[in-house]
Amino acid sequence: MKCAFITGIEGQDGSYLAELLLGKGYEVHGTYRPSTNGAAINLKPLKSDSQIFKKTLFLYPADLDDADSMRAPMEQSAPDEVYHLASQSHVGQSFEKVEETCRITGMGTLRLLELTRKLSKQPHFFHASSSEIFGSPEQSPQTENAPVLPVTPYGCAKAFGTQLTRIYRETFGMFAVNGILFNHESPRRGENFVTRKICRAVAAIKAGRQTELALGDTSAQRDWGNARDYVRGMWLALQHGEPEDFVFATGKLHRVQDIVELAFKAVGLDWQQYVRQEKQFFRPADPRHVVGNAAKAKTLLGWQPEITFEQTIAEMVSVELKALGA
Ligand code: F7E
Repeated sequence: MKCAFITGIEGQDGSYLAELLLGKGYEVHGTYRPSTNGAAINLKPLKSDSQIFKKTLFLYPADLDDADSMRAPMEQSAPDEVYHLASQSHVGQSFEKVEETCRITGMGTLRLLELTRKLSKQPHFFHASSSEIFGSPEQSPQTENAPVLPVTPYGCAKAFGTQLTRIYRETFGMFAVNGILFNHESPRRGENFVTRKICRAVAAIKAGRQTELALGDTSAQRDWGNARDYVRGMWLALQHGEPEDFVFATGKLHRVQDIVELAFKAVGLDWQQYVRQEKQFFRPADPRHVVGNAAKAKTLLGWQPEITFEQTIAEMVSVELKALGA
Protein backbone atom coordinates (compact mmCIF):
# COMPACT_ATOMS: atom_id res chain seq x y z
CA MET A 1 0.00 0.00 0.00
CA LYS A 2 1.40 3.39 -1.01
CA CYS A 3 1.43 6.16 1.56
CA ALA A 4 0.82 9.85 0.86
CA PHE A 5 1.33 12.90 3.07
CA ILE A 6 -0.78 16.00 2.30
CA THR A 7 -0.38 19.43 3.87
CA GLY A 8 -3.60 21.44 3.85
CA ILE A 9 -5.74 18.30 3.65
CA GLU A 10 -8.88 20.13 4.82
CA GLY A 11 -8.83 22.58 1.93
CA GLN A 12 -10.54 22.29 -1.45
CA ASP A 13 -7.62 20.57 -3.15
CA GLY A 14 -6.48 18.58 -0.11
CA SER A 15 -9.89 17.00 0.40
CA TYR A 16 -10.35 16.08 -3.28
CA LEU A 17 -6.81 14.70 -3.41
CA ALA A 18 -7.38 12.64 -0.25
CA GLU A 19 -10.51 11.13 -1.84
CA LEU A 20 -8.66 10.39 -5.08
CA LEU A 21 -5.74 8.69 -3.30
CA LEU A 22 -7.92 6.69 -0.89
CA GLY A 23 -9.85 5.50 -3.94
CA LYS A 24 -6.56 4.29 -5.43
CA GLY A 25 -5.81 2.29 -2.28
CA TYR A 26 -3.34 4.71 -0.65
CA GLU A 27 -2.92 5.24 3.06
CA VAL A 28 -3.31 9.01 3.48
CA HIS A 29 -1.82 11.20 6.20
CA GLY A 30 -2.62 14.88 6.29
CA THR A 31 -2.06 18.01 8.30
CA TYR A 32 -4.54 20.76 9.08
CA ARG A 33 -4.21 24.19 10.65
CA PRO A 34 -4.54 23.82 14.46
CA SER A 35 -6.96 26.81 14.54
CA THR A 36 -9.65 24.83 12.64
CA ASN A 37 -9.68 22.07 15.30
CA GLY A 38 -10.12 19.59 12.48
CA ALA A 39 -13.73 20.73 12.05
CA ALA A 40 -13.55 21.81 8.41
CA ILE A 41 -16.51 20.64 6.40
CA ASN A 42 -14.66 19.24 3.36
CA LEU A 43 -13.41 16.14 5.18
CA LYS A 44 -16.65 15.38 7.02
CA PRO A 45 -17.72 12.46 4.79
CA LEU A 46 -14.32 10.79 5.12
CA LYS A 47 -14.11 11.40 8.86
CA SER A 48 -17.52 9.91 9.48
CA ASP A 49 -16.63 6.74 7.57
CA SER A 50 -15.39 4.27 10.20
CA GLN A 51 -13.84 2.07 7.50
CA ILE A 52 -11.58 4.99 6.53
CA PHE A 53 -10.94 7.38 9.41
CA LYS A 54 -7.97 6.25 11.51
CA LYS A 55 -7.72 3.11 9.35
CA THR A 56 -6.39 4.52 6.09
CA LEU A 57 -6.81 8.25 6.78
CA PHE A 58 -4.84 9.93 9.57
CA LEU A 59 -4.99 13.62 10.47
CA TYR A 60 -2.61 15.82 12.46
CA PRO A 61 -2.79 19.46 13.56
CA ALA A 62 0.43 21.11 12.37
CA ASP A 63 1.64 24.61 11.65
CA LEU A 64 3.78 25.39 8.61
CA ASP A 65 5.35 28.14 10.69
CA ASP A 66 6.70 25.55 13.08
CA ALA A 67 8.88 22.83 11.54
CA ASP A 68 8.77 20.79 14.76
CA SER A 69 5.00 20.35 14.48
CA MET A 70 5.44 18.93 10.94
CA ARG A 71 8.39 16.68 11.69
CA ALA A 72 6.70 14.00 13.83
CA PRO A 73 3.75 13.32 11.48
CA MET A 74 6.09 13.20 8.48
CA GLU A 75 8.54 10.84 10.15
CA GLN A 76 5.80 8.59 11.53
CA SER A 77 3.99 8.25 8.24
CA ALA A 78 7.17 7.67 6.16
CA PRO A 79 5.36 8.66 2.95
CA ASP A 80 6.09 7.60 -0.62
CA GLU A 81 4.61 10.87 -1.86
CA VAL A 82 4.35 14.32 -0.29
CA TYR A 83 1.80 16.82 -1.62
CA HIS A 84 2.46 20.30 -0.26
CA LEU A 85 -0.80 22.21 -0.71
CA ALA A 86 -1.06 24.33 2.46
CA SER A 87 -0.52 28.06 2.20
CA GLN A 88 -1.96 31.50 2.86
CA SER A 89 -3.62 31.34 -0.53
CA HIS A 90 -5.75 34.49 -0.75
CA VAL A 91 -4.05 36.93 -3.10
CA GLY A 92 -6.09 39.96 -1.97
CA GLN A 93 -5.24 39.31 1.69
CA SER A 94 -1.56 38.95 0.85
CA PHE A 95 -1.41 42.76 0.42
CA GLU A 96 -2.58 43.20 4.03
CA LYS A 97 -0.58 40.27 5.41
CA VAL A 98 2.67 40.47 3.49
CA GLU A 99 4.93 39.05 6.17
CA GLU A 100 2.53 36.28 7.19
CA THR A 101 2.08 35.26 3.54
CA CYS A 102 5.84 35.08 3.00
CA ARG A 103 6.29 33.11 6.23
CA ILE A 104 3.54 30.56 5.58
CA THR A 105 3.58 30.30 1.80
CA GLY A 106 7.28 30.94 1.13
CA MET A 107 9.22 29.85 4.23
CA GLY A 108 6.67 27.11 4.94
CA THR A 109 7.62 25.50 1.63
CA LEU A 110 11.31 25.72 2.47
CA ARG A 111 10.65 24.06 5.86
CA LEU A 112 8.78 21.23 4.20
CA LEU A 113 11.42 20.71 1.51
CA GLU A 114 14.09 20.54 4.20
CA LEU A 115 12.10 18.12 6.37
CA THR A 116 11.49 15.94 3.31
CA ARG A 117 15.17 15.96 2.34
CA LYS A 118 16.05 14.64 5.80
CA LEU A 119 13.59 11.72 5.77
CA SER A 120 15.37 8.36 5.70
CA LYS A 121 13.21 7.12 2.82
CA GLN A 122 13.06 9.78 0.07
CA PRO A 123 9.49 10.43 -1.14
CA HIS A 124 8.41 12.15 -4.33
CA PHE A 125 7.52 15.77 -3.52
CA PHE A 126 4.80 17.92 -5.13
CA HIS A 127 4.65 21.68 -4.58
CA ALA A 128 1.38 23.44 -5.44
CA SER A 129 2.82 26.41 -7.30
CA SER A 130 0.62 29.06 -8.87
CA SER A 131 0.10 31.07 -12.04
CA GLU A 132 0.58 34.09 -9.75
CA ILE A 133 4.35 33.57 -10.13
CA PHE A 134 4.06 34.95 -13.68
CA GLY A 135 2.51 38.29 -12.65
CA SER A 136 1.13 40.09 -15.72
CA PRO A 137 3.10 38.34 -18.47
CA GLU A 138 3.84 39.92 -21.83
CA GLN A 139 3.43 36.65 -23.68
CA SER A 140 0.38 34.40 -23.53
CA PRO A 141 -0.32 31.60 -23.00
CA GLN A 142 2.27 30.73 -20.36
CA THR A 143 4.25 27.50 -20.35
CA GLU A 144 6.54 26.15 -17.60
CA ASN A 145 9.30 28.41 -19.00
CA ALA A 146 7.47 31.74 -18.82
CA PRO A 147 9.45 34.41 -16.91
CA VAL A 148 8.80 34.46 -13.15
CA LEU A 149 7.79 38.09 -12.50
CA PRO A 150 5.17 38.18 -9.71
CA VAL A 151 3.23 41.38 -9.00
CA THR A 152 1.58 40.36 -5.70
CA PRO A 153 3.06 39.37 -2.30
CA TYR A 154 1.39 35.96 -2.67
CA GLY A 155 2.92 35.51 -6.13
CA CYS A 156 6.29 36.47 -4.73
CA ALA A 157 6.03 33.95 -1.88
CA LYS A 158 4.97 31.25 -4.37
CA ALA A 159 7.87 32.20 -6.67
CA PHE A 160 10.27 31.66 -3.74
CA GLY A 161 8.79 28.21 -3.05
CA THR A 162 8.80 27.35 -6.76
CA GLN A 163 12.44 28.25 -7.28
CA LEU A 164 13.47 26.40 -4.10
CA THR A 165 11.61 23.31 -5.28
CA ARG A 166 13.67 23.53 -8.49
CA ILE A 167 16.87 23.92 -6.46
CA TYR A 168 16.06 20.93 -4.25
CA ARG A 169 15.51 18.94 -7.44
CA GLU A 170 18.53 20.12 -9.37
CA THR A 171 21.06 20.56 -6.57
CA PHE A 172 19.98 18.09 -3.90
CA GLY A 173 18.69 15.48 -6.34
CA MET A 174 15.22 15.27 -4.82
CA PHE A 175 12.24 14.07 -6.89
CA ALA A 176 10.64 17.50 -6.44
CA VAL A 177 8.00 18.83 -8.81
CA ASN A 178 6.10 22.11 -9.20
CA GLY A 179 2.56 21.91 -10.48
CA ILE A 180 1.97 25.45 -11.73
CA LEU A 181 -1.74 25.62 -11.04
CA PHE A 182 -3.97 28.20 -12.68
CA ASN A 183 -7.24 29.07 -10.90
CA HIS A 184 -9.36 26.02 -10.10
CA GLU A 185 -12.74 26.00 -8.43
CA SER A 186 -15.49 23.80 -7.00
CA PRO A 187 -18.24 23.90 -4.37
CA ARG A 188 -15.43 23.39 -1.81
CA ARG A 189 -13.70 26.66 -2.71
CA GLY A 190 -13.14 29.06 0.20
CA GLU A 191 -15.92 31.60 0.61
CA ASN A 192 -13.83 34.67 -0.13
CA PHE A 193 -12.65 33.57 -3.58
CA VAL A 194 -14.63 35.19 -6.33
CA THR A 195 -16.38 32.13 -7.84
CA ARG A 196 -17.73 30.91 -4.50
CA LYS A 197 -18.54 34.43 -3.33
CA ILE A 198 -20.69 35.00 -6.42
CA CYS A 199 -22.41 31.59 -6.34
CA ARG A 200 -23.19 31.88 -2.62
CA ALA A 201 -24.58 35.37 -3.05
CA VAL A 202 -26.72 34.38 -6.03
CA ALA A 203 -28.26 31.51 -4.04
CA ALA A 204 -28.84 33.78 -1.02
CA ILE A 205 -30.46 36.46 -3.22
CA LYS A 206 -32.67 33.82 -4.83
CA ALA A 207 -33.67 32.58 -1.37
CA GLY A 208 -34.49 36.13 -0.28
CA ARG A 209 -31.69 36.26 2.28
CA GLN A 210 -29.47 38.83 0.60
CA THR A 211 -30.28 41.90 -1.48
CA GLU A 212 -27.07 42.73 -3.32
CA LEU A 213 -23.58 41.56 -4.25
CA ALA A 214 -20.55 43.86 -3.94
CA LEU A 215 -17.54 42.90 -6.03
CA GLY A 216 -14.21 44.34 -7.07
CA ASP A 217 -13.04 44.48 -10.67
CA THR A 218 -15.56 42.50 -12.70
CA SER A 219 -13.51 42.96 -15.89
CA ALA A 220 -10.67 40.89 -14.34
CA GLN A 221 -9.94 37.74 -16.31
CA ARG A 222 -8.66 34.35 -15.23
CA ASP A 223 -8.09 30.85 -16.63
CA TRP A 224 -10.59 28.97 -14.43
CA GLY A 225 -10.58 25.17 -14.29
CA ASN A 226 -12.12 22.59 -11.95
CA ALA A 227 -10.30 21.45 -8.79
CA ARG A 228 -11.04 17.74 -9.39
CA ASP A 229 -9.18 17.88 -12.70
CA TYR A 230 -6.21 19.61 -11.09
CA VAL A 231 -5.73 17.14 -8.20
CA ARG A 232 -5.66 14.36 -10.81
CA GLY A 233 -2.83 16.31 -12.43
CA MET A 234 -0.95 16.48 -9.12
CA TRP A 235 -1.05 12.72 -8.77
CA LEU A 236 0.00 12.15 -12.39
CA ALA A 237 2.96 14.54 -11.96
CA LEU A 238 4.37 12.31 -9.20
CA GLN A 239 3.89 9.09 -11.20
CA HIS A 240 5.92 10.44 -14.13
CA GLY A 241 9.36 8.85 -14.62
CA GLU A 242 11.30 12.12 -14.24
CA PRO A 243 10.78 15.02 -11.80
CA GLU A 244 9.61 17.95 -13.94
CA ASP A 245 7.42 21.03 -13.57
CA PHE A 246 4.00 21.08 -15.20
CA VAL A 247 1.46 23.80 -15.98
CA PHE A 248 -2.15 22.79 -15.23
CA ALA A 249 -4.60 25.11 -16.98
CA THR A 250 -7.52 25.14 -19.41
CA GLY A 251 -6.05 27.66 -21.88
CA LYS A 252 -9.32 29.64 -21.81
CA LEU A 253 -9.88 33.08 -20.33
CA HIS A 254 -13.13 34.26 -18.76
CA ARG A 255 -14.10 37.48 -16.97
CA VAL A 256 -15.50 37.78 -13.45
CA GLN A 257 -18.46 39.32 -15.27
CA ASP A 258 -19.00 36.00 -17.11
CA ILE A 259 -19.39 34.21 -13.76
CA VAL A 260 -21.87 36.86 -12.62
CA GLU A 261 -23.97 36.46 -15.75
CA LEU A 262 -23.89 32.64 -15.73
CA ALA A 263 -24.75 32.38 -12.05
CA PHE A 264 -27.64 34.86 -12.10
CA LYS A 265 -28.99 33.32 -15.30
CA ALA A 266 -28.97 29.88 -13.63
CA VAL A 267 -31.51 31.12 -11.07
CA GLY A 268 -33.51 33.26 -13.50
CA LEU A 269 -32.52 36.67 -12.09
CA ASP A 270 -31.24 39.83 -13.79
CA TRP A 271 -27.73 40.51 -12.42
CA GLN A 272 -27.99 44.23 -13.13
CA GLN A 273 -30.46 44.65 -10.30
CA TYR A 274 -28.10 43.22 -7.68
CA VAL A 275 -24.43 43.67 -8.54
CA ARG A 276 -22.31 46.71 -7.76
CA GLN A 277 -18.60 47.32 -7.67
CA GLU A 278 -16.95 48.43 -4.45
CA LYS A 279 -13.51 49.92 -4.00
CA GLN A 280 -12.53 47.72 -1.04
CA PHE A 281 -12.56 44.62 -3.28
CA PHE A 282 -10.23 46.08 -5.90
CA ARG A 283 -6.60 45.04 -5.47
CA PRO A 284 -3.55 47.31 -5.51
CA ALA A 285 -2.22 45.09 -8.33
CA ASP A 286 -4.04 42.33 -10.19
CA PRO A 287 -2.36 40.07 -12.78
CA ARG A 288 -3.53 40.43 -16.38
CA HIS A 289 -3.31 38.08 -19.38
CA VAL A 290 -2.76 35.00 -17.19
CA VAL A 291 -3.71 32.00 -19.28
CA GLY A 292 -1.91 28.68 -19.28
CA ASN A 293 -0.59 26.31 -21.91
CA ALA A 294 -0.83 22.77 -20.50
CA ALA A 295 0.56 21.07 -23.61
CA LYS A 296 3.44 19.50 -21.66
CA ALA A 297 1.07 17.91 -19.12
CA LYS A 298 -1.06 16.67 -22.00
CA THR A 299 1.87 15.13 -23.89
CA LEU A 300 3.83 13.64 -20.98
CA LEU A 301 1.08 12.86 -18.47
CA GLY A 302 -1.94 12.41 -20.71
CA TRP A 303 -3.67 15.08 -18.60
CA GLN A 304 -6.36 17.39 -19.82
CA PRO A 305 -9.22 19.20 -18.13
CA GLU A 306 -12.53 17.37 -18.38
CA ILE A 307 -14.94 19.69 -16.56
CA THR A 308 -15.82 22.99 -18.24
CA PHE A 309 -16.06 26.45 -16.71
CA GLU A 310 -19.82 26.49 -17.37
CA GLN A 311 -20.32 23.09 -15.68
CA THR A 312 -18.29 24.21 -12.67
CA ILE A 313 -20.32 27.40 -12.13
CA ALA A 314 -23.61 25.52 -12.64
CA GLU A 315 -22.58 22.92 -10.04
CA MET A 316 -21.47 25.59 -7.58
CA VAL A 317 -24.76 27.49 -7.84
CA SER A 318 -26.75 24.30 -7.48
CA VAL A 319 -24.84 23.20 -4.35
CA GLU A 320 -25.37 26.65 -2.76
CA LEU A 321 -29.09 26.52 -3.51
CA LYS A 322 -29.36 23.07 -1.95
CA ALA A 323 -27.49 24.23 1.14
CA LEU A 324 -30.12 26.93 1.61
CA GLY A 325 -32.96 24.54 0.89
CA ALA A 326 -33.91 26.76 -2.05
O1 F7E B 1 -9.87 36.36 -7.64
C1 F7E B 1 -11.25 39.43 -9.02
C2 F7E B 1 -9.87 39.46 -8.39
O2 F7E B 1 -9.65 35.69 -5.25
C3 F7E B 1 -10.03 36.15 -9.01
C4 F7E B 1 -6.04 31.49 -5.63
O3 F7E B 1 -6.35 30.13 -5.66
O4 F7E B 1 -5.86 31.59 -8.02
C5 F7E B 1 -6.51 32.18 -6.91
O5 F7E B 1 -6.19 33.56 -6.80
C6 F7E B 1 -10.20 37.47 -9.71
C7 F7E B 1 -9.14 38.51 -9.34
O6 F7E B 1 -8.56 34.29 -7.06
C8 F7E B 1 -13.66 40.17 -6.41
O7 F7E B 1 -9.36 40.78 -8.38
C9 F7E B 1 -13.27 40.81 -8.43
O8 F7E B 1 -8.77 39.22 -10.49
O9 F7E B 1 -10.97 34.22 -6.80
P1 F7E B 1 -9.83 35.12 -6.60
P2 F7E B 1 -7.06 34.72 -7.45
O10 F7E B 1 -6.66 35.99 -6.80
O11 F7E B 1 -6.93 34.68 -8.94
C10 F7E B 1 -4.43 31.65 -8.01
C11 F7E B 1 -3.93 30.90 -9.22
C12 F7E B 1 -3.85 31.19 -6.73
O12 F7E B 1 -2.79 30.56 -6.68
C13 F7E B 1 -4.52 31.65 -5.49
O13 F7E B 1 -4.11 30.93 -4.35
O14 F7E B 1 -11.43 38.03 -9.31
N1 F7E B 1 -12.33 39.89 -8.14
N2 F7E B 1 -14.08 41.02 -7.40
C14 F7E B 1 -12.55 39.46 -6.89
N3 F7E B 1 -11.92 38.53 -6.15
C15 F7E B 1 -12.39 38.30 -4.89
N4 F7E B 1 -11.79 37.34 -4.14
N5 F7E B 1 -13.47 39.00 -4.38
C16 F7E B 1 -14.15 39.93 -5.10
O15 F7E B 1 -15.10 40.55 -4.63
